[in-house]
Amino acid sequence: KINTDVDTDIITLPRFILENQKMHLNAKGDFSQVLNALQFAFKFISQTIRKAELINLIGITGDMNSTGDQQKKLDVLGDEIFINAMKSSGIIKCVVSEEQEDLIILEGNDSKYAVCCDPIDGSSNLDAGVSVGTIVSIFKMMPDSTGACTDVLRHGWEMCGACYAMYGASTHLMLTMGDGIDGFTLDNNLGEFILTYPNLKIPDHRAIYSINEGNTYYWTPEIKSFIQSLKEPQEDGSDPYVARYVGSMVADVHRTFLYGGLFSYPGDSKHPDGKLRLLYEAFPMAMLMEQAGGLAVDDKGRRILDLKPNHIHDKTSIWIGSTNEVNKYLNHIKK
Ligand code: AHM
Ligand code: MG
Repeated sequence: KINTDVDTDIITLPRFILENQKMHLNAKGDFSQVLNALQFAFKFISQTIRKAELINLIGITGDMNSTGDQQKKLDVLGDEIFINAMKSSGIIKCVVSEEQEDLIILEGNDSKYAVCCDPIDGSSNLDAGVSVGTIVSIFKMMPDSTGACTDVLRHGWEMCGACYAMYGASTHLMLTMGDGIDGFTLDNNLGEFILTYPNLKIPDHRAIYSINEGNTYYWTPEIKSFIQSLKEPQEDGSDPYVARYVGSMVADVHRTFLYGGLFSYPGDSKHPDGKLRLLYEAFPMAMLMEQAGGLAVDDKGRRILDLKPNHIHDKTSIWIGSTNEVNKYLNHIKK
């Protein structure tokens, strides 16, 4: 024996998908095709971001392409990569992207799935090398639909799956198909996502809060007094909360999944519905959070997954994280 430390029986994402498909007797492998297209997009975007950072720093290709155009911005590239990957799935008919004003209908594809995404969330952080991510919600198309906004303007609980990829020190993928959540880490040498957090559960409490406090002036008195209460010794005698805010939802929520805590982007007097998008930021994160044992509500305490957008780019306020922490907010607004 040469090296006994190598695990030769790892669970890759394709293996995970196949095993999952076998467990569902009637599965025809359609959803596997969707996941396959998604994981390709995540790998491609991950590589592109890492390459782009190097290009920015040492300019290996210069900043003009052969036609003299300025190099494309990463959010535009991410958007193109994502849409093309969905096109190649053959069964995703509709795509909503944060970068595209209208719903995209993919000609030639079967009318089976609709996917909504923020291709590069947190892109204002890119130039500083801070983690960004891709967030995705997945719906089955409405019966007999050939592709329309009504395929995605639905309640959050109607999603059949959700996931996000986070491009940090490593690339992580968190996935739910409505039966818990599983986390994967990209092995760059193998080019495969490896199952690293099977059936992940969020800790039910943790004294961490994550919010842009620069907006305090514009918050309602309830939100001001709630956040202030977290910064004081707690009723049970425990210490004040710790603050953590990256400014990339994916990174802030990813930390929340692993350590527990509370993330929020509330509404304020300038933006009554907050900043985050319902369809492709709040919905997928809320589904993942509930599947991990946590909660997600809006400023009024309504369950995020019970909301229904009127327009594909609608925004919502959000409070998401460990049950005890979200409940603390809910109890505060009841008072
Ligand atoms: P983006 O989709 O344009 O990148 O904006 C969304 C991002 C989230 O990732 C993050 O939670 C939020 O904006 C941060 O906003 P702010 O800078 O106002 O705190
Ligand atoms: Mg975003």
